[in-house]
Amino acid sequence: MKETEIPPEHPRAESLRIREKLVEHYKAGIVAKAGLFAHGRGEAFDYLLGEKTTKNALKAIEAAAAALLTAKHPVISVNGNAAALAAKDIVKLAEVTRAKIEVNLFYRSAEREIAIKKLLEAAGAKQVLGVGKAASAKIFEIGSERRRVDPAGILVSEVVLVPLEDGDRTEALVKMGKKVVAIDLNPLSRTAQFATITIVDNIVRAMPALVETAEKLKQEDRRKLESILSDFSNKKNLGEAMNLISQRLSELADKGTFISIAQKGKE
Ligand code: PTJ
Repeated sequence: MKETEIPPEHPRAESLRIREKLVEHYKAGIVAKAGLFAHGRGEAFDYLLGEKTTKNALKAIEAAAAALLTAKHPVISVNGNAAALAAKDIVKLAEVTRAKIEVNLFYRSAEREIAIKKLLEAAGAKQVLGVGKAASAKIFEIGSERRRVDPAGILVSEVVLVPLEDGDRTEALVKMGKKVVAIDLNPLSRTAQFATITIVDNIVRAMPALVETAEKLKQEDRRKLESILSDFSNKKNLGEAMNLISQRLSELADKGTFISIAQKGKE
């Protein structure tokens, strides 16, 4: 079934459309096979969060926008899932925050790098770093293929946005003194735990909200942005995200069934 063939009245239509988008981008060589599993893990947490951007996520989004806007060399790191689900917003965010866009893959292959670069260019990106020989620098603290980075991008950046990610790199980047902004539906993941700012939200909702917030905060002076950053505690915010899940579950547990079948004539 194609994304466009999903019946709009299906109660899970939006979620099915996102899945189909990932499957199509998998077939096009953009998403890694493991990217499909990764999305399934994210979906499970999205269910627990109520599939909406919470106030808690908005707080992290504000801090993330402030971090990107105050950085000299902000970079948005792009993998297969992020490109498939948010290419246009990645380009918009790069424009608003003057960030560089760099392809950085766990399951690295020349074909996937090029396919992702083309997708980003079709979405309006003027420059895409980290592809082929351009990823000539190495971060030795990272064990995976993600260690290969662009000397004009992640290597010299002080703030890196890593939308949905596996954990080893975030830890290494933070150890190098960089600020890492993560978008991860799982507040327990290594990335979520190690990041400087963790947005516990679905990338499909978080990225447009981040673009909008960055556009607004861009009008503010630097002192205001710095105070947003110094007032933000990732530990506290992650704790709140976990509490939200726990509170929601206990409210639903009191009800037991919370979805009912609308019977004809009784809707
Ligand atoms: O494209 P590559 O080769 O770089 O590989 C990308 C994947 C995602 C396959 C790779 O980074 C990976 O294996 O990641 P993990 O370890 O599965 O972690 C992905 C994290 O993203 C998990 O914590 C998921 O809960 C989370 N996640 C999945 N889908 C979404 C998400 N978070 C936000 N929005 C989503 N749509």
